[in-house]
Amino acid sequence: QQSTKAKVVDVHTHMYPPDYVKILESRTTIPLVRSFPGSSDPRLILLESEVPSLDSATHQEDGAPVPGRPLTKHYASLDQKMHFMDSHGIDISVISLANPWLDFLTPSEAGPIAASISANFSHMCAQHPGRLFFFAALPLTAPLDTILASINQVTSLKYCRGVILGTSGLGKGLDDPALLPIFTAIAASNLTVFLHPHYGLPNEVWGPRATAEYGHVLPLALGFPMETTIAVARMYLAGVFDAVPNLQMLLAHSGGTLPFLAGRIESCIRHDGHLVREGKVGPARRTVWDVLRSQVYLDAVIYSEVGLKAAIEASGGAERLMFGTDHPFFPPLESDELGVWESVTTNAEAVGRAVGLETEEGRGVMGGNAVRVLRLVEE
Ligand code: 5CU
Repeated sequence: QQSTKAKVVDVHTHMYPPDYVKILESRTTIPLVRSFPGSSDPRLILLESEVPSLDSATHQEDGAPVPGRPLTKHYASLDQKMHFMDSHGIDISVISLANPWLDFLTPSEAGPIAASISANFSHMCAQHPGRLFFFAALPLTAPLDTILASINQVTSLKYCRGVILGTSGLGKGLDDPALLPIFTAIAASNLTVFLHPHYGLPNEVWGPRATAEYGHVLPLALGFPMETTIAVARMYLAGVFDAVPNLQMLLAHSGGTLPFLAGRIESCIRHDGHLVREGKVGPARRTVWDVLRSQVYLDAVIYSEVGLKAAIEASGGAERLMFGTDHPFFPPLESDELGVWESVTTNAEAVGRAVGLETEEGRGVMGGNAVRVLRLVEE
């Protein structure tokens, strides 16, 4: 008998399958995995902002901190994912490859590796039917035909419900006209785009003290959300949402700063002489708000009721918000990683404070919206 209990769904939860870890281990430039003396787990080094500390550690400079973060078993082990779900009351996870996906592969290797990573994810989902679905990674460095064939292929996979995309697109960002056939194919296949940041902002923005003194705080807390905000603003200004009106996007980290800045973006558009002269600000224009309320979903990975309320307001209601954890990132540093993660409870508590966990809205954010939008039932 099917349980009628409201489902809790995690739409923002990553993995690096073992095959992907092997690729990272073979690399000498970021992204890479490397072991360092004195560090029990191998280190995962992903971000441009980690390159200075990688260089210092490589040259064995005195007092150089170990770069990156520990690559614990949480990243690659399916058993750990299931344990994490069970220990946090998560019924269903929509897993995705973590950043930077396949962005660094050569054009010829990208297609076959994308297919094998999707096969890994399909296999993991099939081991826990009804509990796991996935967003596939596309071979964006491959020729267009290969990318379109990959979209076609993942559409046929039983547990695939969308694609995870970074902000670089084919190398020129998401306002690149060359991406339109790709967005069109994704939308026609009824796949949701999960947009996730990776590249942040240039290192100089963080200043000379950042590497030694501020850890990963600035690139992760500010660089990631600004990157998402800029990517979606560029898509909006380029008319992508009008060109592909059935494109549906789920934005990581509650849309970066879009909920807070949408009004300012709108005002800048209405006051821009260039856009007005070009006839781009006429009465038929769909505003940023219109797009947010019809083509955009936001995850609820924002860690405070203040941000969450802004996301709900900007989306026109809680039915466009979906709970997520960002597992395996942000593990507890001072308690057992096999126990409850504060980064998860903070997000659930924010939902409780913003709309209540036992309300229709709260149940929707915690899982009902994801089940509805992403069709999270076995077909
Ligand atoms: O801690 C990090 O670097 C990250 C990351 O790389 N990706 C992500 O989704 N969250 C945190």
